[in-house]
Amino acid sequence: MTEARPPPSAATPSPGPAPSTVPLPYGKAELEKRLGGDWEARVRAMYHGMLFGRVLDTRMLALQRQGRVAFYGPATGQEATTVGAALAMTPEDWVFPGLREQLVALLRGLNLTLYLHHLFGNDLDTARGRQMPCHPSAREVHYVSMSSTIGTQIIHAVGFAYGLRLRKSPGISWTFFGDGATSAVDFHTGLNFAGVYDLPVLFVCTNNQWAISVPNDKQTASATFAQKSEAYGIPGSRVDGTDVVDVFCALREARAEIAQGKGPRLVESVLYRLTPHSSSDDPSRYQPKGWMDKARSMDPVGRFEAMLDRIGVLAPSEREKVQAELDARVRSAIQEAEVMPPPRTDSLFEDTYKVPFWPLTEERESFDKEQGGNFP
Ligand SMILES: Cc1ncc(C[n+]2csc(CCOP(=O)(O)OP(=O)(O)O)c2C)c(N)n1
Ligand SMILES: [Mg+2]
Repeated sequence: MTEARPPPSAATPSPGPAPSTVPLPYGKAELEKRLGGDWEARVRAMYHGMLFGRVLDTRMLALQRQGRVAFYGPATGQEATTVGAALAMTPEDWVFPGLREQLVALLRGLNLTLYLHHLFGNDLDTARGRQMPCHPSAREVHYVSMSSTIGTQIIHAVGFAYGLRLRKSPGISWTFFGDGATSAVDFHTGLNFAGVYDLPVLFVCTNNQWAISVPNDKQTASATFAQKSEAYGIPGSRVDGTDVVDVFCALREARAEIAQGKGPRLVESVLYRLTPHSSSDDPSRYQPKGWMDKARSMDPVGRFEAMLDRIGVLAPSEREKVQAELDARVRSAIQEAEVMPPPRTDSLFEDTYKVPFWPLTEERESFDKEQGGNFP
Protein backbone atom coordinates (compact mmCIF):
# COMPACT_ATOMS: atom_id res chain seq x y z
CA MET A 1 0.00 0.00 0.00
CA THR A 2 1.32 3.45 -0.84
CA GLU A 3 1.27 5.91 2.01
CA ALA A 4 0.30 9.55 1.56
CA ARG A 5 3.17 11.70 0.33
CA PRO A 6 3.66 15.35 1.23
CA PRO A 7 2.71 17.68 -1.64
CA PRO A 8 5.74 18.22 -3.95
CA SER A 9 5.38 21.99 -3.72
CA ALA A 10 6.02 22.17 0.04
CA ALA A 11 9.59 23.47 0.27
CA THR A 12 11.87 22.47 3.15
CA PRO A 13 11.61 25.25 5.72
CA SER A 14 14.82 27.28 5.64
CA PRO A 15 16.71 27.25 8.91
CA GLY A 16 17.58 30.91 8.25
CA PRO A 17 20.00 32.64 10.58
CA ALA A 18 18.82 32.01 14.17
CA PRO A 19 18.82 35.13 16.41
CA SER A 20 21.95 33.83 18.16
CA THR A 21 23.82 33.21 14.87
CA VAL A 22 27.44 34.35 14.76
CA PRO A 23 27.72 35.86 11.25
CA LEU A 24 30.79 35.16 9.15
CA PRO A 25 33.04 38.20 9.58
CA TYR A 26 33.77 39.01 5.91
CA GLY A 27 32.89 42.10 3.93
CA LYS A 28 33.11 42.32 0.11
CA ALA A 29 36.74 43.50 0.10
CA GLU A 30 37.81 40.65 2.37
CA LEU A 31 35.96 38.11 0.22
CA GLU A 32 37.64 39.44 -2.91
CA LYS A 33 41.02 39.26 -1.20
CA ARG A 34 40.51 35.67 -0.09
CA LEU A 35 38.50 34.26 -3.01
CA GLY A 36 39.81 36.31 -5.95
CA GLY A 37 38.16 38.39 -8.67
CA ASP A 38 35.33 35.90 -9.22
CA TRP A 39 34.45 35.95 -5.52
CA GLU A 40 30.76 36.51 -6.10
CA ALA A 41 30.42 33.41 -8.28
CA ARG A 42 32.29 31.43 -5.64
CA VAL A 43 30.04 32.76 -2.89
CA ARG A 44 27.00 31.66 -4.88
CA ALA A 45 28.49 28.22 -5.52
CA MET A 46 29.26 27.86 -1.81
CA TYR A 47 25.72 28.76 -0.82
CA HIS A 48 24.18 26.52 -3.46
CA GLY A 49 26.34 23.57 -2.37
CA MET A 50 25.65 24.00 1.33
CA LEU A 51 21.91 24.35 0.81
CA PHE A 52 21.89 21.27 -1.41
CA GLY A 53 23.37 19.27 1.47
CA ARG A 54 20.91 20.77 3.94
CA VAL A 55 17.86 20.04 1.78
CA LEU A 56 19.05 16.51 1.08
CA ASP A 57 19.68 15.73 4.76
CA THR A 58 16.29 17.12 5.78
CA ARG A 59 14.46 15.02 3.19
CA MET A 60 16.43 11.85 3.77
CA LEU A 61 16.10 11.96 7.55
CA ALA A 62 12.34 12.37 7.07
CA LEU A 63 12.29 9.37 4.73
CA GLN A 64 14.25 7.29 7.21
CA ARG A 65 11.82 8.23 10.00
CA GLN A 66 8.91 7.21 7.75
CA GLY A 67 10.57 3.83 7.17
CA ARG A 68 11.11 4.48 3.47
CA VAL A 69 14.92 4.14 3.62
CA ALA A 70 16.63 1.87 6.12
CA PHE A 71 19.49 4.11 7.20
CA TYR A 72 20.88 7.58 6.71
CA GLY A 73 24.00 9.28 8.11
CA PRO A 74 23.32 13.00 8.24
CA ALA A 75 26.01 15.67 7.89
CA THR A 76 23.94 18.71 8.89
CA GLY A 77 26.34 21.32 10.24
CA GLN A 78 29.27 19.87 8.28
CA GLU A 79 28.36 21.50 4.96
CA ALA A 80 31.08 24.17 5.15
CA THR A 81 33.67 21.39 5.24
CA THR A 82 32.23 19.20 2.50
CA VAL A 83 31.52 22.15 0.21
CA GLY A 84 34.83 23.89 0.93
CA ALA A 85 36.60 20.62 0.12
CA ALA A 86 34.59 19.83 -3.02
CA LEU A 87 35.35 23.31 -4.39
CA ALA A 88 39.06 22.97 -3.64
CA MET A 89 39.41 19.63 -5.50
CA THR A 90 40.20 18.96 -9.13
CA PRO A 91 38.58 16.25 -11.28
CA GLU A 92 41.85 14.23 -11.19
CA ASP A 93 41.73 13.97 -7.40
CA TRP A 94 40.36 10.88 -5.63
CA VAL A 95 38.20 10.87 -2.52
CA PHE A 96 38.31 8.31 0.31
CA PRO A 97 35.48 9.50 2.54
CA GLY A 98 34.72 8.95 6.19
CA LEU A 99 31.12 8.72 7.34
CA ARG A 100 29.59 11.89 5.93
CA GLU A 101 31.01 13.13 2.64
CA GLN A 102 28.22 12.10 0.26
CA LEU A 103 27.76 15.78 -0.64
CA VAL A 104 31.33 15.79 -2.00
CA ALA A 105 30.40 12.99 -4.42
CA LEU A 106 27.28 14.86 -5.54
CA LEU A 107 29.13 18.13 -6.03
CA ARG A 108 31.76 16.28 -8.05
CA GLY A 109 28.98 15.15 -10.36
CA LEU A 110 27.45 11.95 -8.96
CA ASN A 111 23.98 11.82 -10.48
CA LEU A 112 21.41 12.59 -7.77
CA THR A 113 18.90 9.99 -8.95
CA LEU A 114 21.61 7.34 -9.05
CA TYR A 115 22.48 8.25 -5.47
CA LEU A 116 18.81 7.89 -4.54
CA HIS A 117 18.69 4.46 -6.22
CA HIS A 118 21.52 3.54 -3.90
CA LEU A 119 19.74 4.90 -0.80
CA PHE A 120 16.68 2.81 -1.65
CA GLY A 121 18.90 -0.20 -2.47
CA ASN A 122 16.87 -0.88 -5.60
CA ASP A 123 17.70 -2.68 -8.84
CA LEU A 124 19.42 0.40 -10.28
CA ASP A 125 21.66 0.82 -7.23
CA THR A 126 25.22 0.24 -8.49
CA ALA A 127 25.80 -1.87 -5.35
CA ARG A 128 22.44 -3.66 -5.93
CA GLY A 129 21.37 -3.30 -2.35
CA ARG A 130 24.39 -5.19 -1.00
CA GLN A 131 25.95 -2.16 0.62
CA MET A 132 24.42 -0.34 3.59
CA PRO A 133 22.43 2.72 2.42
CA CYS A 134 24.36 6.01 2.46
CA HIS A 135 27.60 4.30 1.36
CA PRO A 136 27.73 5.39 -2.28
CA SER A 137 30.65 4.66 -4.54
CA ALA A 138 31.10 6.48 -7.82
CA ARG A 139 34.11 5.63 -9.94
CA GLU A 140 33.09 8.23 -12.53
CA VAL A 141 33.76 11.01 -10.03
CA HIS A 142 36.67 9.28 -8.27
CA TYR A 143 34.68 8.65 -5.10
CA VAL A 144 35.46 5.41 -3.27
CA SER A 145 32.81 3.81 -1.04
CA MET A 146 32.57 5.22 2.45
CA SER A 147 34.22 3.18 5.21
CA SER A 148 31.90 2.44 8.09
CA THR A 149 34.76 0.58 9.69
CA ILE A 150 36.28 3.61 11.32
CA GLY A 151 39.62 4.75 9.91
CA THR A 152 40.18 2.09 7.25
CA GLN A 153 39.83 4.60 4.42
CA ILE A 154 42.93 6.44 5.68
CA ILE A 155 45.33 3.67 4.66
CA HIS A 156 43.45 3.12 1.41
CA ALA A 157 43.95 6.80 0.54
CA VAL A 158 47.65 6.61 1.39
CA GLY A 159 48.22 3.49 -0.73
CA PHE A 160 46.29 5.10 -3.56
CA ALA A 161 48.43 8.23 -3.28
CA TYR A 162 51.50 6.04 -3.77
CA GLY A 163 49.89 4.71 -6.95
CA LEU A 164 49.08 8.24 -8.14
CA ARG A 165 52.73 9.16 -7.79
CA LEU A 166 53.91 6.06 -9.65
CA ARG A 167 51.53 6.96 -12.48
CA LYS A 168 52.66 10.60 -12.42
CA SER A 169 49.05 11.68 -12.04
CA PRO A 170 48.36 15.39 -11.45
CA GLY A 171 45.68 14.31 -8.95
CA ILE A 172 46.05 13.92 -5.22
CA SER A 173 44.31 11.63 -2.76
CA TRP A 174 41.91 13.09 -0.16
CA THR A 175 40.74 11.30 2.92
CA PHE A 176 38.16 12.41 5.46
CA PHE A 177 37.73 11.02 8.96
CA GLY A 178 36.19 12.05 12.26
CA ASP A 179 37.89 12.94 15.53
CA GLY A 180 37.09 9.42 16.75
CA ALA A 181 39.03 7.88 13.87
CA THR A 182 42.27 9.40 15.16
CA SER A 183 42.27 6.69 17.86
CA ALA A 184 42.21 3.94 15.23
CA VAL A 185 45.51 2.32 14.34
CA ASP A 186 44.91 3.09 10.64
CA PHE A 187 45.26 6.81 11.34
CA HIS A 188 48.76 6.34 12.76
CA THR A 189 49.85 3.76 10.17
CA GLY A 190 48.53 5.94 7.36
CA LEU A 191 50.16 9.14 8.53
CA ASN A 192 53.44 7.39 9.24
CA PHE A 193 53.62 5.82 5.79
CA ALA A 194 52.54 9.04 4.05
CA GLY A 195 55.18 11.01 5.97
CA VAL A 196 58.00 8.56 5.28
CA TYR A 197 57.21 8.33 1.55
CA ASP A 198 56.16 11.99 1.18
CA LEU A 199 52.93 11.04 -0.57
CA PRO A 200 50.39 13.30 -2.30
CA VAL A 201 47.62 12.89 0.25
CA LEU A 202 45.48 15.40 2.12
CA PHE A 203 44.12 14.25 5.48
CA VAL A 204 40.95 16.07 6.53
CA CYS A 205 39.88 15.52 10.13
CA THR A 206 36.25 16.55 10.61
CA ASN A 207 36.24 17.26 14.32
CA ASN A 208 32.60 17.57 15.41
CA GLN A 209 33.88 17.17 18.98
CA TRP A 210 32.13 13.84 19.54
CA ALA A 211 32.58 10.23 18.51
CA ILE A 212 28.98 9.20 19.17
CA SER A 213 28.87 9.80 22.96
CA VAL A 214 32.66 10.15 23.49
CA PRO A 215 33.77 13.80 23.78
CA ASN A 216 37.16 15.06 22.54
CA ASP A 217 38.72 15.08 26.02
CA LYS A 218 38.04 11.36 26.39
CA GLN A 219 39.40 10.72 22.89
CA THR A 220 42.81 12.32 23.34
CA ALA A 221 45.01 14.21 25.79
CA SER A 222 46.49 16.24 22.89
CA ALA A 223 45.45 19.89 22.67
CA THR A 224 44.44 19.47 19.00
CA PHE A 225 44.11 16.72 16.43
CA ALA A 226 46.15 18.79 13.98
CA GLN A 227 49.24 18.59 16.14
CA LYS A 228 49.25 14.78 15.92
CA SER A 229 50.47 15.01 12.33
CA GLU A 230 53.64 16.85 13.40
CA ALA A 231 54.88 13.65 15.03
CA TYR A 232 54.81 12.02 11.60
CA GLY A 233 56.65 14.90 9.91
CA ILE A 234 53.46 16.23 8.32
CA PRO A 235 52.38 19.88 8.68
CA GLY A 236 49.00 20.15 10.35
CA SER A 237 46.65 23.11 10.70
CA ARG A 238 43.25 23.91 12.17
CA VAL A 239 40.36 25.72 10.51
CA ASP A 240 36.97 26.93 11.63
CA GLY A 241 34.83 24.18 10.10
CA THR A 242 31.71 26.33 10.30
CA ASP A 243 33.24 28.93 7.97
CA VAL A 244 33.15 27.74 4.36
CA VAL A 245 35.49 30.53 3.20
CA ASP A 246 38.11 29.56 5.75
CA VAL A 247 37.81 25.85 4.97
CA PHE A 248 37.99 26.39 1.22
CA CYS A 249 41.06 28.66 1.43
CA ALA A 250 42.93 26.31 3.79
CA LEU A 251 42.20 23.23 1.71
CA ARG A 252 42.98 24.96 -1.58
CA GLU A 253 46.35 26.00 -0.20
CA ALA A 254 47.09 22.56 1.25
CA ARG A 255 46.13 20.91 -2.04
CA ALA A 256 48.39 23.27 -4.01
CA GLU A 257 51.35 22.48 -1.77
CA ILE A 258 50.77 18.75 -2.06
CA ALA A 259 50.46 19.00 -5.85
CA GLN A 260 53.78 20.92 -5.93
CA GLY A 261 55.42 17.84 -4.39
CA LYS A 262 55.79 19.26 -0.89
CA GLY A 263 54.36 16.12 0.69
CA PRO A 264 51.23 15.34 2.70
CA ARG A 265 49.21 17.80 4.80
CA LEU A 266 46.61 17.44 7.54
CA VAL A 267 43.79 19.93 8.11
CA GLU A 268 41.56 19.67 11.17
CA SER A 269 38.16 21.23 10.64
CA VAL A 270 36.48 22.07 13.94
CA LEU A 271 32.71 22.07 13.70
CA TYR A 272 29.37 21.22 15.32
CA ARG A 273 27.06 18.62 13.87
CA LEU A 274 23.43 19.65 14.30
CA THR A 275 21.92 16.21 13.91
CA PRO A 276 22.39 12.90 15.74
CA HIS A 277 25.28 10.58 14.93
CA SER A 278 22.96 8.48 12.79
CA SER A 279 19.28 7.86 12.39
CA SER A 280 19.56 5.52 15.43
CA ASP A 281 21.12 7.94 17.93
CA ASP A 282 19.75 10.36 20.57
CA PRO A 283 22.46 12.90 21.53
CA SER A 284 20.25 14.56 24.16
CA ARG A 285 21.19 11.58 26.36
CA TYR A 286 24.87 12.53 26.49
CA GLN A 287 25.43 16.11 25.30
CA PRO A 288 25.55 18.71 28.11
CA LYS A 289 22.76 21.27 28.44
CA GLY A 290 23.24 24.23 26.13
CA TRP A 291 25.41 22.32 23.64
CA MET A 292 22.83 22.39 20.87
CA ASP A 293 22.16 26.13 21.38
CA LYS A 294 25.85 26.85 20.90
CA ALA A 295 25.94 24.50 17.89
CA ARG A 296 22.99 26.31 16.28
CA SER A 297 24.65 29.68 16.68
CA MET A 298 27.56 28.25 14.66
CA ASP A 299 25.41 26.72 11.90
CA PRO A 300 27.53 27.18 8.73
CA VAL A 301 24.48 27.91 6.58
CA GLY A 302 23.05 30.44 9.04
CA ARG A 303 26.46 32.10 9.48
CA PHE A 304 26.80 32.38 5.72
CA GLU A 305 23.25 33.73 5.27
CA ALA A 306 23.86 36.37 7.94
CA MET A 307 26.95 37.44 5.98
CA LEU A 308 24.97 37.53 2.71
CA ASP A 309 22.42 39.81 4.35
CA ARG A 310 25.19 42.16 5.45
CA ILE A 311 26.96 42.36 2.09
CA GLY A 312 23.75 42.41 0.04
CA VAL A 313 24.49 39.36 -2.13
CA LEU A 314 21.78 36.71 -2.70
CA ALA A 315 18.78 38.45 -1.20
CA PRO A 316 16.40 36.33 0.92
CA SER A 317 13.93 36.10 -1.99
CA GLU A 318 16.70 34.72 -4.26
CA ARG A 319 17.71 32.26 -1.56
CA GLU A 320 14.15 31.03 -1.25
CA LYS A 321 14.15 30.41 -4.99
CA VAL A 322 17.39 28.41 -4.77
CA GLN A 323 15.94 26.38 -1.93
CA ALA A 324 12.67 25.68 -3.75
CA GLU A 325 14.62 24.53 -6.83
CA LEU A 326 16.84 22.23 -4.81
CA ASP A 327 13.88 20.85 -2.91
CA ALA A 328 12.02 20.13 -6.13
CA ARG A 329 15.12 18.39 -7.54
CA VAL A 330 15.50 16.18 -4.49
CA ARG A 331 11.79 15.33 -4.37
CA SER A 332 11.70 14.44 -8.04
CA ALA A 333 14.77 12.15 -7.66
CA ILE A 334 13.09 10.48 -4.66
CA GLN A 335 9.92 9.90 -6.66
CA GLU A 336 11.88 8.38 -9.51
CA ALA A 337 13.96 6.07 -7.32
CA GLU A 338 11.28 4.96 -4.88
CA VAL A 339 9.14 3.28 -7.53
CA MET A 340 12.00 1.10 -8.78
CA PRO A 341 11.74 -2.56 -7.73
CA PRO A 342 14.32 -4.16 -5.44
CA PRO A 343 17.22 -6.04 -7.08
CA ARG A 344 16.18 -9.28 -8.80
CA THR A 345 16.70 -12.22 -6.44
CA ASP A 346 18.93 -14.02 -8.94
CA SER A 347 21.24 -10.99 -8.99
CA LEU A 348 22.57 -12.59 -5.79
CA PHE A 349 24.64 -14.83 -8.01
CA GLU A 350 26.04 -12.10 -10.19
CA ASP A 351 28.90 -9.62 -10.10
CA THR A 352 31.42 -11.59 -8.07
CA TYR A 353 33.01 -13.74 -10.78
CA LYS A 354 33.40 -12.72 -14.39
CA VAL A 355 33.14 -16.37 -15.47
CA PRO A 356 30.63 -18.37 -13.38
CA PHE A 357 32.37 -20.58 -10.84
CA TRP A 358 30.97 -24.13 -10.45
CA PRO A 359 29.85 -24.02 -6.80
CA LEU A 360 27.96 -20.84 -7.58
CA THR A 361 26.39 -22.39 -10.70
CA GLU A 362 25.24 -25.37 -8.59
CA GLU A 363 23.84 -23.11 -5.91
CA ARG A 364 22.05 -21.08 -8.52
CA GLU A 365 20.49 -24.21 -10.04
CA SER A 366 19.32 -25.49 -6.68
CA PHE A 367 17.97 -22.06 -5.79
CA ASP A 368 16.17 -21.96 -9.10
CA LYS A 369 14.58 -25.36 -8.35
CA GLU A 370 13.47 -24.18 -4.91
CA GLN A 371 11.86 -21.16 -6.50
CA GLY A 372 10.06 -23.41 -8.97
CA GLY A 373 12.15 -22.08 -11.83
CA ASN A 374 10.73 -18.61 -11.39
CA PHE A 375 12.90 -15.96 -9.93
CA PRO A 376 10.81 -13.03 -8.77
C1 LIG B 1 36.59 0.03 13.82
C2 LIG B 1 35.26 0.53 14.32
N1 LIG B 1 35.06 0.63 15.64
C3 LIG B 1 33.87 1.09 16.10
C4 LIG B 1 32.87 1.42 15.25
C5 LIG B 1 31.53 1.94 15.76
N2 LIG B 1 31.43 3.37 15.46
C6 LIG B 1 30.71 3.81 14.41
S1 LIG B 1 30.82 5.49 14.25
C7 LIG B 1 31.80 5.61 15.62
C8 LIG B 1 32.29 6.95 16.08
C9 LIG B 1 32.91 7.74 15.02
O1 LIG B 1 33.25 9.01 15.49
P1 LIG B 1 34.02 10.01 14.60
O2 LIG B 1 35.19 9.32 13.95
O3 LIG B 1 34.34 11.19 15.42
O4 LIG B 1 32.99 10.36 13.42
P2 LIG B 1 31.60 11.16 13.54
O5 LIG B 1 30.53 10.13 13.62
O6 LIG B 1 31.64 12.03 14.71
O7 LIG B 1 31.49 11.92 12.24
C10 LIG B 1 32.05 4.37 16.17
C11 LIG B 1 32.87 4.16 17.38
C12 LIG B 1 33.12 1.27 13.86
N3 LIG B 1 32.20 1.58 12.94
N4 LIG B 1 34.32 0.83 13.42
MG1 LIG C 1 33.24 12.96 15.55
